[in-house]
Amino acid sequence: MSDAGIGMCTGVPDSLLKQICSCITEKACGDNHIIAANEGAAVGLAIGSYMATGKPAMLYMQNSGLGNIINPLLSLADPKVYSIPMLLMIGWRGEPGVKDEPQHVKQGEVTLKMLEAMGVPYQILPNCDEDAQQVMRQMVKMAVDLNKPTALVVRKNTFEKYQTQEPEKSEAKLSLKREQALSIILDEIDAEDVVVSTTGMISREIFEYREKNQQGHAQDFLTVGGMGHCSQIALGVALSNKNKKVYCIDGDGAVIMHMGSLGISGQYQGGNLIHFVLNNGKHDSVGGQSTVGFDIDVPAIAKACGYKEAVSVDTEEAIRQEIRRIKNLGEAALLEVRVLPGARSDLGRPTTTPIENKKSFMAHVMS
Ligand SMILES: Cc1ncc(C[n+]2csc(CCOP(=O)(O)OP(=O)(O)O)c2C)c(N)n1
Repeated sequence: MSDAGIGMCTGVPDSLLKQICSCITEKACGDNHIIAANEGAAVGLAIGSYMATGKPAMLYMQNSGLGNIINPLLSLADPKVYSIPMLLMIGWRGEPGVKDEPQHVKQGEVTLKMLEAMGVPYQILPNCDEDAQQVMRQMVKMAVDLNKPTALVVRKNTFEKYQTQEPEKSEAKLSLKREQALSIILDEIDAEDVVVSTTGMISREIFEYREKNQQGHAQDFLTVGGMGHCSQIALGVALSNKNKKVYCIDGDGAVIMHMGSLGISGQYQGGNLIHFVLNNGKHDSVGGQSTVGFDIDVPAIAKACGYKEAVSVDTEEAIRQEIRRIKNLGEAALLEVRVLPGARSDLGRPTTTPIENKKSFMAHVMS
């Protein structure tokens, strides 16, 4: 990529791009690689970096990230506005004919059409080295010649395994895994309460907890797509049904992706919304790429946003104690639970469909 003329790399990771993300993380030095808060923010970084260096940036993303880039791409980078070259690398989840989860199906169907509608020239990245290099050079050159964004669309299994050399840094003092923390939290939540959980493994682990404990799934809304929006789904439920306690179970990557929502939730004083952030400092669900989760002070941010109670815990005892304390306070509350990254290798996926989830959840919320 650097031979082809790319300057910085930025983006939001995806499991389909896990191998290239590991390679970029290892090879790009310092400020040349930033994992962005969301894909739209990555367009901002790419624009700034281009204006400071004259080199186009490369932006990697899952195709669901197209939703986040549309505005900065069309109202800033487009040739009709500032005309900024950049190369998008888009993981094609839900490619027609390739089996994938429900949240990827529609996005997969419309990915190429969206690029066409936005006037972004694209090529599918070939899966052999020489052709891939040629296509990459061609698309960088096109971006530079036309002064506009171009794209490489990446099919599943395009990249071979990348063996990282650097040992993983982890928070030495943490002892709970996310799945253990979740089961402690769910133990403390009553059957009539409501749970809205975030995109990725958190929701998959909740689904398995309910299966294991034969509890049914009606009280959980799994937010399988729309990363970063589960807190506002929870707020929407809490605002509209004050008789139910609503527990939002979020991830650090998801909170950071749309952090502005904390300011909105923090103002809600209905007293029936409790926000958990399971912070492992990683985008664990898509390969464990770092977030700034351990570099920021989530409870302090929450307090500044208006949450009356916001604390950080990392042990079973503290989780139980804090949940019991805050759940009946009647105030906007956030509990950051710091956990170790990683998940069971045999973790399953929900066996119910999103429509079934919505119907049973609505029946539960309205009961
Ligand atoms: C807009 C968008 N970008 C990227 C993704 C891919 N994705 C799914 S889960 C996930 C990581 C979520 O991280 P976090 O919220 O910290 O939870 P964790 O996986 O660490 O439990 C990502 C990047 C997505 N689903 N949607």
